[in-house]
Amino acid sequence: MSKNVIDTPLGDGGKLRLAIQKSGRLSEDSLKLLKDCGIDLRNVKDRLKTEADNFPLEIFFLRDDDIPEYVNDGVADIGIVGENVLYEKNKPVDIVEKLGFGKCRLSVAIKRSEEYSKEMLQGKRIATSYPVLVKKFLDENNIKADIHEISGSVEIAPGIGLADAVCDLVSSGSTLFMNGLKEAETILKSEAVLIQNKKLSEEKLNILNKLLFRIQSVKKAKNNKYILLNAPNDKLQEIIALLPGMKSPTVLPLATEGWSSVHSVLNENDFWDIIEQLKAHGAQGILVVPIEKMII
Ligand code: PRT
Ligand code: ZN
Repeated sequence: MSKNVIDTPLGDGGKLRLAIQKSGRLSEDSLKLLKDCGIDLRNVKDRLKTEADNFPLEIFFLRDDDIPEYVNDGVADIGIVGENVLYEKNKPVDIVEKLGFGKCRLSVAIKRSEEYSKEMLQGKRIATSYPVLVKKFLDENNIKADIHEISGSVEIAPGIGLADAVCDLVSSGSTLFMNGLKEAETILKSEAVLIQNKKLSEEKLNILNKLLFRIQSVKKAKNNKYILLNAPNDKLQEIIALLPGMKSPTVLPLATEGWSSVHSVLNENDFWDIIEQLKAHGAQGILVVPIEKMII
């Protein structure tokens, strides 16, 4: 897409302008995040921009590669982009929040038949769409190699004799595998981040803070589960000790004598560990429920 399309000054009426990827791997999750934040967008199909009905936000749909520059230029106030693109473009914008989706790695990959060591890259040809990040990696490791910048299908380069190694994004690793390559070394771990222009007006910063508060509530909710269980009263103290809760667990008597119902919130990371201990301590009828928003 030509960058000139939205280069003209926009009468934004004090709304915060958010740039997201128009169509690609980050698009759906970016729109879902806004929806989870309770922000309703008008008609998002085939549009260059749209706005929210119930929040002072305007959305621009762009190629991900252009987002850091648009945010730095102030055409957009904030943006959602992968760290890989952000560091490659190297624009002086601030990261406001990691968003937990679009996770991938930028990795060096070599032919499956070869043994990897950093030194083997000396004097070799490396195909990549990330020349800036690859050069930084090579410089830091005192490796002199030839960087071949290509914009897509990097993984086919060794097979057609264009390069000896590649440096590309990997998530499952199946693309590398299908092309006879193996992941040898990760040079960057990446996820989608919310970025902001460094010079936002106070009015826009206020809107951004409101948006950020919602995003953080959605993220916390995703990482936590609501748990309800029945506990025999003689084991209640041990069971409560296992459950952190927001302040402390809620305990209510059951109609059956000698039993209580315990309600609490559990972090995803500790989840299975704690469930096993709860069962071992006599907890029964354990229910786990997703949380939609979590305001602490
Ligand atoms: O059109 P536009 O320029 O906006 O999009 P794009 O084609 O440049 O980017 P797109 O939509 O492919 O990716 C957008 C962002 O998603 C990337 O910048 C990353 O931040 C993130 N992301 C997460 C990924 C992947 N995972 C990923 N697996 N981007 C690309 N890939 C590709 C990779 O390049 C390789 O071709 O998927 C293939 C590898 O996947 P596996 O699962 O086989 O390893
Ligand atoms: Zn792109």
